[in-house]
Amino acid sequence: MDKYELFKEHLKEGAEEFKRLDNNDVVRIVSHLDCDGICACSILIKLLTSENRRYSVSIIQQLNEKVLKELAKEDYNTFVFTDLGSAQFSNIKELLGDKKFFVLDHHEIEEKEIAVNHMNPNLFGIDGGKEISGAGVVYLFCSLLSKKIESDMAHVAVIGAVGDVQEDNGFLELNNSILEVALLNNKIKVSRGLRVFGIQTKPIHKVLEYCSNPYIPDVTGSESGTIQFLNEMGIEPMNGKDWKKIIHLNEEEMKRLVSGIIMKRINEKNPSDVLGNVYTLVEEVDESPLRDAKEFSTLLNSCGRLSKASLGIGVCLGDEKSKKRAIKNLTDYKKEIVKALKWYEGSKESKDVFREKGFMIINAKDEVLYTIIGTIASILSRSNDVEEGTYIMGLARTKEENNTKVSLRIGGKDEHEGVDLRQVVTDVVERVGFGEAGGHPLAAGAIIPFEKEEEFISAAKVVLRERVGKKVS
Ligand SMILES: [Mn+2]
Repeated sequence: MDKYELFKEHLKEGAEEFKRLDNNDVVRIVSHLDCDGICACSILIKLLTSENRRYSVSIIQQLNEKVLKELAKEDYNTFVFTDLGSAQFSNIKELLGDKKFFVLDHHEIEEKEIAVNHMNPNLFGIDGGKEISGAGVVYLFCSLLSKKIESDMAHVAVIGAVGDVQEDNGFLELNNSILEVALLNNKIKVSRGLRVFGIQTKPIHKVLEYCSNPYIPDVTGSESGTIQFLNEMGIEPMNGKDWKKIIHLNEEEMKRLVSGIIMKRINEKNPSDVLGNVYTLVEEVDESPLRDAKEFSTLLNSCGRLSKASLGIGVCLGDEKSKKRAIKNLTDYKKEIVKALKWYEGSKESKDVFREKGFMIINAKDEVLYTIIGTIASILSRSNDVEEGTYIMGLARTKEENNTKVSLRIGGKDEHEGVDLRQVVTDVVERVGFGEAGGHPLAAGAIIPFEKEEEFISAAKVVLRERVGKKVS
């Protein structure tokens, strides 16, 4: 058997074990606070409700010993962790050992030993970072328990994978097999088109102006450049009184736009990288933020970030009321981001923003929501304000835990070959001896006690200076 067959066999055994649970038990679900985590628990919830079973769900940013100790005190017999848990498997065993629990995750594993209640592709040598999301693992698992889940929820697993940035001109093996089910059931349609954000909801000129990946010379970041470019392409930006969106372009205009963008990018590494797969949610209406998979995943993220994960779950379950409210929440989310960027603009010259050659550190304290500090650092990394390759570190305080969330990004449009931001954060954490580092090569972070912000920042300066110095020489 190959690794995929082995993984599927293992899922089957896990599903058999799940069937043996007492149907009257309330299932305690703990999931991750991002698009994928919301999709993951929604699929499980769909299964449980279809079987008239009861559940209680919590959505959290990080699972650690402290959270597990709290959970252990609760009066539940059955726990399911989705899109998290693998990194804490030994702690879970220790703290919830006398109860039933399942971990359905795709993050890096801490224990190599295969347990029947631990579903993770990495245990079988399958790359959980690229080949399948947390929602995908839950989907494959629940599909074994219900044919209806298999046909009705595949698109939710695809959105989870899109949210975790696993789509790259198509999907790999496991994600791809899930996509095929979604296609077969007419939930999703795939077409070739512009690989940009906002084709359903944003005016064309805004889509192009804010398009950083792919980068469009003279257009990205420039409103006047964008208007001039559309003019040259003979594309009218307005439809009567309304701004035109990409979905409103006719075939001829679309062709002109695509070739125009490719021409602009002729000196870039891969000029035609602007083209990619567009995933359309067939059952959603035109111009809805739920019609395009990328926008759908952003909407779910915004629910999580503004502590409205339950709305996101409602959206995944197809609840129309939740959809309306989540779309309104997206507006609030955008307002939060604008507010945060305004704070940054007004604080650039203050001591809260420290700039040096090659890096900047922004300590937003209570001024920016900790759940969006990473988003703010990402936006700044793509702005003209920041030079290529500049490290951007943002800090913001969590409200309830007396912690500070740290996020690290890197500026510019390049591929950043060899950059490992997670390693940079790990270096700082090791230097100070406190905090928990996590993330990916191009988006990393840490949680630290908030009274130790200054100590952390001082250490970060030393580590970043070293990195910047190495790059110059
Ligand atoms: Mn995930």
